[in-house]
Amino acid sequence: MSDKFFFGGSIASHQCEGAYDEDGKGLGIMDLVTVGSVSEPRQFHDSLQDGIYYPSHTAIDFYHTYKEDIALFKEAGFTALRISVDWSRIFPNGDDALPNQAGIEHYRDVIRELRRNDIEPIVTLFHFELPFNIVKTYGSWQNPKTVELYLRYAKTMFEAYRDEVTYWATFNEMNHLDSDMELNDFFTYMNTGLCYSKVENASQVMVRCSYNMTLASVKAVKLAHEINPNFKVGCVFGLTPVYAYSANPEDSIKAFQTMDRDWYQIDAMTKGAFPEYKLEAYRRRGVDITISEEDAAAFHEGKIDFIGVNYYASAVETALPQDDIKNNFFGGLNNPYLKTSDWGWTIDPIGLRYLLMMLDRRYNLPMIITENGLGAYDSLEEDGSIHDPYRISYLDSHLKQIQTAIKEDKVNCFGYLMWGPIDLVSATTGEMKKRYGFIYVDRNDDGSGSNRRYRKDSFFWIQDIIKNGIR
Ligand code: BGP
Repeated sequence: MSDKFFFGGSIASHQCEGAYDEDGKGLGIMDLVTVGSVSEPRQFHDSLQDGIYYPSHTAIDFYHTYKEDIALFKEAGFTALRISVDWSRIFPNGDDALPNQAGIEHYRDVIRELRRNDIEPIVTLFHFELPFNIVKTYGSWQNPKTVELYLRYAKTMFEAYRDEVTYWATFNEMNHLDSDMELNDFFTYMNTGLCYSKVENASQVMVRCSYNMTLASVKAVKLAHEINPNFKVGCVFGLTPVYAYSANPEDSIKAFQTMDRDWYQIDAMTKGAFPEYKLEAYRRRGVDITISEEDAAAFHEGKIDFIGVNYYASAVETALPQDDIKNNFFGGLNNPYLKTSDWGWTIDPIGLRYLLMMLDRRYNLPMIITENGLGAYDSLEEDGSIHDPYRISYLDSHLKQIQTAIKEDKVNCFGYLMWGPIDLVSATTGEMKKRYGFIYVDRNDDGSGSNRRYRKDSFFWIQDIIKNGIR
């Protein structure tokens, strides 16, 4: 991998910062979500309830510990860190007349600290951190007003860090909103603050939300390039390669369609127009989206500079009903050739190479792995050590496939950012015990614990890999 290859990690504000009501922060949608588990879904509340623990309120306290944590990333050898700005720290209600200066200064401090440590900041503007007031007052993304508010927030960020940030991501994983067959409360809530099962005409509402989010992204890209032509602006997608269950051609069509649902927004952000095939699918769901001249121009002018790839697992699809247990978190059938994590996520390093090849040939754009990792149980030994060979083996096998994809398949991939290099709150379950990091945080699911940091075995392993390369 070249010298310019970014090696680092990705974190999201609501999963690590805590300090949910400090320095003028407003309530964000993830501040209203409880702890769940692999079998118990997280609960979403309309207002904070007494006696309930909300993990985002304290998380791992990165808001206060960022200097020490960044020093650990530096010690590991990181050259990049993807952070997210929490919209509700900048515009606490989303529609405030003026931005909250304390929020702007906080992220400036974090960005400067990263630069001081020679770590490139990669900034995501929306990683599920929607101000709750936007949901209450405007009905979230179904309302074009939310696009306007997002663009005002994005402009504020591009101007504030015009000379301090180069790499931006407009959104994280908005593509999960439109998986029409599998839509559930969890996926719709994270992006919109709306629960699918509680919204009238939910299918149509979600179509409007995902269209407006796609539009917001292309408009933000154009705006960013106007503010600083040197900005590199991408969008991050959660991508799952889908294999056909059998050689039955119907299975291949089904597998293709399942992937297509996740890829249409990449088409919309790279090809200069919102895809006709998606508009047709919307029509069949009873929603006629009319693309105004202004919107058409926005798709034309707001093409992303790079694709951010979040990769955790592959899936299997069939057109015919099968008896196999459907236990893949990402939908579809179990893959008999692959193992799963303790949370049921299929472990498939070759799937990452396959995905990178498909993306490279279809889009011919620079890509960066913006998330990848293994959520696993760890145990802290009495001497402060944590032995995590499973994590090392997961990361090693994925890195080897990336290396092959770059060297042999010639894909244009400019970095690898592992998810949650420091243990943080799980997005899907709210647990702390689903750990991704090579830095252990002594924090439990109920918020108890010393919050002290410990280096796991994988810390020393990654340090060696970054310094000496993959062997
Ligand atoms: C991605 C999200 C992240 C992160 C990751 C792991 O989809 O972008 O925020 O949480 O998944 O998921 P989890 O934390 O549920 O294990």
